[in-house]
Amino acid sequence: MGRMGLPEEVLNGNTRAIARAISAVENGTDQAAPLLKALFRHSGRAYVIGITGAPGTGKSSLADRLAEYYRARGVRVGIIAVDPTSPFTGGAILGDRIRMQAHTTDPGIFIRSMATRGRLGGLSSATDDVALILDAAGFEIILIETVGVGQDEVDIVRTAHLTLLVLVPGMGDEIQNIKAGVMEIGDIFVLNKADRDGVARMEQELQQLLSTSLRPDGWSVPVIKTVATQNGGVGELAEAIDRFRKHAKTDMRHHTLEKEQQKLTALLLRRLGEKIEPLLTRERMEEYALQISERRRDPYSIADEILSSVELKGTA
Ligand SMILES: Nc1nc2c(ncn2[C@@H]2O[C@H](COP(=O)(O)OP(=O)(O)O)[C@@H](O)[C@H]2O)c(=O)[nH]1
Ligand SMILES: [Mg+2]
Repeated sequence: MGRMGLPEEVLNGNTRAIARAISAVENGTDQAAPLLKALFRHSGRAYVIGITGAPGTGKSSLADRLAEYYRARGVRVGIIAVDPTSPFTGGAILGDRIRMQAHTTDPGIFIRSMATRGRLGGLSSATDDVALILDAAGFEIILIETVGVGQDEVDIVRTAHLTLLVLVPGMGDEIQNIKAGVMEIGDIFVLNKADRDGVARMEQELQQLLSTSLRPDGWSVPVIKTVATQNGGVGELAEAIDRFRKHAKTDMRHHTLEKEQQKLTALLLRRLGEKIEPLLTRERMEEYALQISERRRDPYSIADEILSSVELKGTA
């Protein structure tokens, strides 16, 4: 790697250095904090797009099509596939390896899978860090794909500039079940698999649902039909993304400040989690539980005791 340090290599867009930087962050090595601090002032240019939706709706396929769309226009694209549920089963990861191979010849695209290490609330913050690395490395569009529509996913895409909620025909019943919070995070609804039966009906149901909710930012959430497997509707989707980007720009300062607050909160919670977690060994937790259930001690005093034994100062 010569004389250049890791931050410089990342800034130069060196693919192997980027991969090493991400690993450092993922594994929480001592290298991570100084690296992120050095890269931070070179970040802030990327546009981060979250892609969320139930498994199998076509998020990976859409991410690939969007990446191709932007690459054809000379835009550098990073894809982060986050899997909060299965670090070891590897289904999604295997798929992403195959995807990576298809793009390895192009340094303008970078695909990376991330699995959680089970940290308390750490996943969204770790994802922010990886996005920061790609941002500093010069990727202009960053697509963050999640595996499902749970709270982890909501947290992850909350810090994105824009979020695509991917749905497919026949999910009508599920719409009622999807939590309002999940519905609200979609800035654009993507109705994928529009080659399937029931598209018109699903589109109607979505339009109806959307017509009843007014957003404070004045944006009216569009429903874009796509067929990811045939590259259908991808241009329309990119146009909608562009429209939202312009729309949000008028309110950019507020938008940005809000995201920075969310990211800082997530970072603090993660750092606290990292400090507290080692103290919560199974034996100690079992002992606490016993003491609480027998009313020998109260959980509030135990929490005080644990917190007072935490060294709160930063590490780097
Ligand atoms: N018929 C049809 N199949 C699709 C479409 N988009 C994706 N698929 C297929 O749906 C399956 C799941 O897609 P994938 O992108 O892995 O979904 P993810 O789990 O949301 O990432 C794959 O077999 C895709 O080939 C589409 O528009 N139409
Ligand atoms: Mg996927």
